[in-house]
Amino acid sequence: MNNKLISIAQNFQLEGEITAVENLGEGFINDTFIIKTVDGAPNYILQRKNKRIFSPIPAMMDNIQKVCTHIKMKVEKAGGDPMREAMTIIPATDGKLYFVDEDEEYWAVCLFIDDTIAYNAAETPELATAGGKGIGKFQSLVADLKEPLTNILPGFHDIRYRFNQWDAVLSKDPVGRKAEVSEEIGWIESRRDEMLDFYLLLENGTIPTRISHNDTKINNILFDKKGEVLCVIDLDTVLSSTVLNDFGDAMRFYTNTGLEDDTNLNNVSMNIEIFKAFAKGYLEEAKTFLTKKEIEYLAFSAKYITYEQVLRFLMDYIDGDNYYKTKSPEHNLVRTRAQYKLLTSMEEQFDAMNRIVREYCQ
Ligand code: GN1
Ligand code: MG
Repeated sequence: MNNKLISIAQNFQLEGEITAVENLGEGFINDTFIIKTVDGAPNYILQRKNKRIFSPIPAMMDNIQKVCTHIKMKVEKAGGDPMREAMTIIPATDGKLYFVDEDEEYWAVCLFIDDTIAYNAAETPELATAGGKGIGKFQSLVADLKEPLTNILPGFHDIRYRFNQWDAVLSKDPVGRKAEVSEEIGWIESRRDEMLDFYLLLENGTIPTRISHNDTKINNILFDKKGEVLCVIDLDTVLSSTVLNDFGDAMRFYTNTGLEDDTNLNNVSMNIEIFKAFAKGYLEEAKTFLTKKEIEYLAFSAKYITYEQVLRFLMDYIDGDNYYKTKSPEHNLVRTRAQYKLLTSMEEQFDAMNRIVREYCQ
């Protein structure tokens, strides 16, 4: 594999000779590697992009390039360092933003930013506040990007689309798993109307569409050594949607006292202190551009995205594990139960979440 990876990497405009290509990270969708080069030359991130999910990949890379170019321009204007505060896409030797190998797999490379820290959990409220600021700042940096982005992920964070997929998978029950998860199916069905009521506000424009990141886990942010946000990465899912998706997905991830796939449900709950800390940082940046309606639904967005994730994991389980990478046959079910526990914890603390948002918006 390694020789194959090296020869793939050689199709990009890299500086310095490659010394190794090694595995990096545990994404559920793409495969990620680090390209190491000789001393004095930069290292790079190599990714096999998942063409079953992002389609078409060339349009996705164009989206990413538009966003990176825009952010670099703004960072430069503000006197920052565009090579560290924005991602840099490295083109292939033919000038394209991707390379297609003989198996028709798509690869892309970006610069590895040195001297940064990526966290797998929001260990402290200070870190959550920094992360919140980072996401709010990212949204404000791209708010004036005029060039349209291609929707390469139709239906992402669109609950009406998810219910259509859900209904189809349930009626097919392709691997006969439906009967054993009737309780879990009930969790989804009992909240269907509440989620659709919210989604209607997006469809009828009551809540506006803006450019948002859509995958705001803490490990998609690079921090500098002082704990400040340097750069938001993993731009595959940058789309025109609601910024509430970013807030909600971050809360789903940051506030969880357990793991996304915790087998011990006693570990899982929503940490309201982390909610408060993230909201503080986020609203410092975002309250100037958010509308009243967006603010009104911020706390709800945490429930919305967590609910959607319960649905997506359970649907993939019933479908026979076709979407997410899994480590065991039960993995998607374990994830479903752990995310549901988080959802119920958010439901219990919903009033307090709303109070916190209101407090920071005064
Ligand atoms: C996927 O691969 P990763 O970890 O960046 C998924 C997100 C989910 C997440 C669950 C395109 O992201 O939506 O929230 O797994 N990305 C896509 O942790 O489906
Ligand atoms: Mg991702």
